[in-house]
Parts: sequence; structure tokens; C-alpha cells
Amino acid sequence: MRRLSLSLLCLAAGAACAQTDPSVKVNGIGFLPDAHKLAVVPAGVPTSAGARFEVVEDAGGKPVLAGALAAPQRWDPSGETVRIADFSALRKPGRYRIKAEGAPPSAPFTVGADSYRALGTAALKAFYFNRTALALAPKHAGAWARPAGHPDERVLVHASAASSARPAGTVIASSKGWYDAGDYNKYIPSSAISTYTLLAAYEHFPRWFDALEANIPESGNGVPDVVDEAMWNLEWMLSMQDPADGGVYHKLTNLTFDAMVMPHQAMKAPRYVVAKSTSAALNFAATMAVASRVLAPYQKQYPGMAARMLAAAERAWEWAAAHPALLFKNPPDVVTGEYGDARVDDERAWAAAELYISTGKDGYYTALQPETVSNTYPAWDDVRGLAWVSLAHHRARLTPLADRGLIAARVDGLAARLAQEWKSSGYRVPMRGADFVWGSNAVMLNQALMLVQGHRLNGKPEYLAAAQSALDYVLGRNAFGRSFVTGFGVHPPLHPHHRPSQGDTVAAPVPGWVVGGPQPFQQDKAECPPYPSALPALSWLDHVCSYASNEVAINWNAPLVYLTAALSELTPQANAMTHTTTPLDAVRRQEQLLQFDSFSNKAALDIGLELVERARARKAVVSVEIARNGQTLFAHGMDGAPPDHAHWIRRKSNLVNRTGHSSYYTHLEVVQNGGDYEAIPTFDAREYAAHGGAFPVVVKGTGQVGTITVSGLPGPEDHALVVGVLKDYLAIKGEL
Ligand code: G3I
Ligand code: 9MR
Repeated sequence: MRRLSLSLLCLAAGAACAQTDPSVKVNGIGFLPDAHKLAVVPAGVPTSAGARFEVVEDAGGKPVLAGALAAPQRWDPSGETVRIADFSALRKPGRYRIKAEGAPPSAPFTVGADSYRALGTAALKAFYFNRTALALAPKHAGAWARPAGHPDERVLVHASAASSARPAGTVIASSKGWYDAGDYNKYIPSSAISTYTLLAAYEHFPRWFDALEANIPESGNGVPDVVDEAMWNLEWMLSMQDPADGGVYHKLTNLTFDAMVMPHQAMKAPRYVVAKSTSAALNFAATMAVASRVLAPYQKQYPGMAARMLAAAERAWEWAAAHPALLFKNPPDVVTGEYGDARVDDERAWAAAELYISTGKDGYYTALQPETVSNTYPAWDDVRGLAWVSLAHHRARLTPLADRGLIAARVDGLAARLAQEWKSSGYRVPMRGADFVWGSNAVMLNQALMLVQGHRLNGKPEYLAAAQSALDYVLGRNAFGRSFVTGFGVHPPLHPHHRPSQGDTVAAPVPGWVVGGPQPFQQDKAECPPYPSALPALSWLDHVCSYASNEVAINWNAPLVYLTAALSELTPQANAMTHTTTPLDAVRRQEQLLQFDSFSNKAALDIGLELVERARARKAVVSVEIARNGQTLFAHGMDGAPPDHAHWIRRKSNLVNRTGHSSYYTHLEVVQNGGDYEAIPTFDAREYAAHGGAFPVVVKGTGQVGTITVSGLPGPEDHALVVGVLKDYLAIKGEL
């Protein structure tokens, strides 16, 4: 079999022959200048040993770079033998193609500083396009404007969800939210991971999203668009919790799937909330716990929301503790998506981790049983990886109980395995053949998301390179040589299984959606023309019939939003983008630069004395405290310092230990978003103060180990005093 050509393989599989793209295959959107850059060259034609490739300018064909192709290697998922062209050395912005002997040249692609801005914006905008209960206005939706669908103000309680307070047939309101996918239903499991991934993207890359303008109705309200978009779904999710007991309905759907018509044409069938489940409660608890952190600064726009979410999360957690194994199964009269899940230990771990991070309560860490939780790339039915993503991101501000070594080992362990797969794969992608399941493109993107976590933890360039490769695959370096994202790149999908794209009068599908992608199980084959091949990476049909390979889904798009942000922010020198610098940006930069290689008791003494000296020089009276891992290493109140300085120091340093940021950062963040820094929801004002003056002591590679706090001057000046001393102590050059 191995020697058969691809066409014979296709015949053997009894299907029409696959058109693997014979040309050089490349990410057809492009790259940031310093990104790792690979192309795939088919090796089906005889090529001499040491064959070479050339990068040429698209306009005029001038060669700009040449190199040797790697040795031919087989890629089992597509049955191809290919050679890799590594053109990472091409850094000059421009538009290019790649040529290699015996193959048509690649599609054109660009090298540029902001390569993923438009794609990332569209991937987020796709969520807006799937909003229920809202008319999409032309000024936001352009050609894809449409009347509102499914207000869900009058939803029935299904018999499977009946309770004494809400017997079967009770009418409840459960409005807003996104349509799940190509269908018009709403499901908690896929909603949870999708919403989380958007919120995590914001937590990890705030600067990217502060500058990302998606032109949605809420744009300009002082909240980043990504957070506003997430809120549309979070508000729906909140309505899925039964106020009587804290349990959460698994889904809100029709009894059967709708026809392929527009949302407003599909509103006749009654809609139901269907059975509560353990999975739904835990997914809900995790997502609300995260959301409470992200929403905390936006008190003005979403009053009381953060506190409400955290309370809702804890109630759902308690419900799940009382109902630990209520696994969801579709009742006999309901045939919509099941999102059934035989195991909920991963959902439990994820919820415990998020509640621990958001509340600081050690009981949740204990409930997580971290040593029993392995790490995997996330999917709707396996969310344990999300626990590690969040623990790793927040590791500097966890309570002493947290095992930071374990967190780092889990994150790095998975990234190392995926990077190994990437290195040994013919196509240089992290996915193996067995990973090609329903939604394979999102498997690829979620593997990249985990590689990014490894890179964020320890800066290994190969993890970022492997993540880049995963995006390359989705954007054209795949067996079809086509983009899998509607409206973007080379020959993108034209016929996604997406009811609004099919039901409208616009020829082009709604843009910004990644389709599910190839997978060999072909569950829809009875309803479709023959697939081109039985092979995993070739089992794809750009046909509206193909819900098993060409549907779109919120939980597949969310990692695309994440990855476009991550690669833009993490690729070296990509940061030269034109951002307007806000005071918040400036403080963020201070926090990034003012970090230590190690932090000794002597360092604390020297810094403490210098702070006192500089205060004395300007005739100020301050108190200073420096602590490391809960131990006070330096404390001094200057002559005349009032006792309440100690109270300020305690509250300001508490804030730093909770947020990982300087207290001035939180102050600015709240002010910038129109909030009241004296009354931040979820922060008890007796324990926390969002006034400048406390700064995190961060040891590179370890995270936050302590605080340096000054009290006595106005907040911005306390902060500036600490920054000035640290800058000189660490010998940081330039403006800060
Ligand atoms: O992981 C197993 C693999 O080990 C096994 O070898 C293989 C063969 O049976 O199956 C793999 O599991 C598949 C699973 O997806 C992987 O996530 C199941 O067969 C497959 O049936 C399942 O498909 C799910 C599909 O709904 C059907 O239930 C998708 O995950 C899920 O994303 C999809 O979600 C649908 C909603 O139900 C309805 N709305 C649209 C949405 C997207 O298509
Ligand atoms: O359109 C439905 C899609 O959203 C689901 O992912 C898929 C699997 O549950 O089912 C689709 O609906 C199809 C149904 O399962 C079988 N008959 C054809 C339907 C599509 O038109």
C-alpha cells in the first residue's frame, strides 16, 4: 500500500479521487517578520537530492531567498510524501510566493507587522454574527445584516428538567447567547469552553484586545470588544441556572434541528431547557468564576455583575457536589446536539481551579486534587487542560498551598510532547492521525493554544514555532492547499454547514469562521456526495451537507481568536505595532521590565534603605515594607509616620498578591474603565486598596515572590518612588 500513488489509494477507498494540492503549500495569509516560516513541497515528482526552493517577490518575481528542501518524508494522514522548505530567514515585509522544482508555485502570502489583525478581528466578529435575539444592523453586519432570531423570552421547561418550582411546561426567559454552530440551539458545554477561551485570551493578551475594534453594538463603551462579546453569552448562561437550587440546564434547544433557513424563519418550533447535568453545572461554575475576574473592573458598564457571577459559580459548584454524576443523555423526544460526556472529573478539576483562583479559598485547591489531574489539549468534552492554563497564568498570585512546580511540569510536559510530534511530522504539525476527529481544525488550534502556554511559561522558541505551524495548517499549509477559514486566505470554504450562510441571499458565507475540517468517520456520508478520500486529512467536503466536516462552531472559533492574539503578541518584535500608549500600558511595561534574577534579604535591605533615603531627600514621610513569601524582610516607618500607614501597606500589598499587578495598575485599570477604585466588586475594601504604592517582586522564571510597598505620598507618587528605585537598582536604561 505504501508505494501506491495517491490516486490509486483513492480508487482503493472506493471514492472519487482526492485533489491533494500539487503546488507548494503555505499559510496564505502570512507571517509576522520574526515568525518561524515553513512551506510544504509535494515530493510526488522525482526531485534530485538536495533540491532547492526559492522565495520570490509576488510582483515581478525577483528572487529574495533560496534554500535547500528537507529530505522527503511521508505524512500518513494524507498519504503524501512531502519536503519542508524553511524560509524563516525571510524577514523583510512584502508579498511573496515560494517556488520549487517540479511543483506549481505557492499562493501569494505576506510578511508584515500586523499580519493577523484582520483575521483575529473577523474570528471574534463571527460570534456577533451568531448572536441570538438581536437584529444585526447593516452598520455592524454589512451584507450579512439580518432580522433578529430567537428572542427566547418564552422557553418551556422540558419534562426532563422539571422541578417542583418549575413543573414541565413552565415558561421561563433565557434570552441572548450565541447560536452554537450551524444550528440554532444553545448548549452549556460548548458555550463554556468558548466563552472561557475568549476571556482567557483577554486575560493573557490585554494589549492586543484593548486595540481590537470589532465594530459591534457595544464598541466604544469602555469595555474591550472581546469582553462585551463574551458578555452576550454570559448573560444567557446566567439565565440557565435554576434560582431554586443552583443547578444548570444542559441546553436550550428545539426538539429537532431546523431546516437550512435564516434564524427569523426558524422560530416556530417551541424551545426547551432540557435536563440539568453535572457537566453543565461544573462548566458553568468554571466559566462564571473566570468571568467574575475579568468583569471586576467594569463596574460602571456591568454593575454588580462580577459579584453576581462569583456567587452563581459557587452555587453551581455546590449543586454539582450534591449531584456528582448526573450525566446528560438526550431524552427520547430530543434529537439536537447531545454534548454528552461520560466523564466529569475534568470539568470538576477545571471548576475547582477557577474557583480557587477567583476566591483564593484553599478548599477549592484541595478539591482540585492537582496531582491526580493530567494535562491534555482542550476540547468541549475534556477541559482539564483549562485548569492548567489558568493556574499557570495566575501562578504568581496563588496561595502558598499551590504547587507551582507541578503546574509548570504539567504545562511544559504537554507542550514538549506536542512539540515532539510537530518535529517528527512530515507536515510539521502537532497533530497525529488519530487526532483527526469531528472538529479537527479546532484540535489543531487547541494544541497550539497549549504550546503557547508552554512558551509563555519558559519562553522556548520551538513551542511558539509549533503553534505557528498549527495556524499555518488551518490557513493553507494542509493537504488541500486551501484556507479553512471563511472569507480569508487561499480558496476558503464557500459552503459551510451554517444555516445563516446557506439561508441568506449573499453568495459569500459569513466570514471569519473556521470550519470543522477533515476527519475520517464521515458521519454525514449518507447525506453527502462521496468524500474525496477515506484518509483522515483528506476527508473533507466543502459542501453544505457536511455537518461532520464543514460545519462551523463557537468552540472551534474561540481558539482561532486566541491564537491570532497569541502569535501577534508573542512573536519576537511583533510588538512594534502601532498602539497608542496609555498610562496602563506604561505600568504594564514597568512590571515587565522591573523583574529580578533572584531576590535576597540583602536586596530587600538595600532597596528599603534607598526608598527611605529618597523620601528623606524630598522631605517626605513614608513607611516602607518589603516582604517575600509572607516573610517581612524590611519594614520602617520614618519619624512622624502615622500608624495608619501600616493599614494602607497591608491593603495595598494584599491587592498585589491577589492580582499579580502593582496596586497602581489596578487603580488605573478601574479608572480607565469608568469604575470606582474605592469599591471594586469582589474586593473587600477592608482588605484591599487600589491605591498606588505596592509593587510585585517578580523573579524571572519563578513568578511573583513578594511585594515592595510604600505609603505616605499620594498613590501615583508612592508608585513612582518604588519604580524609580527599582529602575536604578536593576540598572534598567531608558524611560520608564
Ligand atoms: O474521540 C472519538 C475517537 O476516539 C473515536 O475513534 C471516533 C470514532 O467514533 O470518535 C471520536 O469522537 C467523536 C467526537 O465528536 C470527538 O469530539 C464522535 O464520534 C463524534 O460523534 C463527536 O461529534 C460531536 C458531534 O457534535 C456529534 O455529536 C462533536 O464533537 C461536536 O463538536 C458536535 O457538536 C455539534 C452539536 O452536537 C450540535 N451543534 C453543532 C455542533 C458542531 O458540529
Ligand atoms: O445541522 C445539524 C448540525 O448542526 C449537527 O452538528 C449535526 C449533528 O448532530 O446534525 C445536523 O443536522 C442533521 C441531522 O443530524 C441529520 N439530518 C440532517 C441534518 C442537517 O440538515
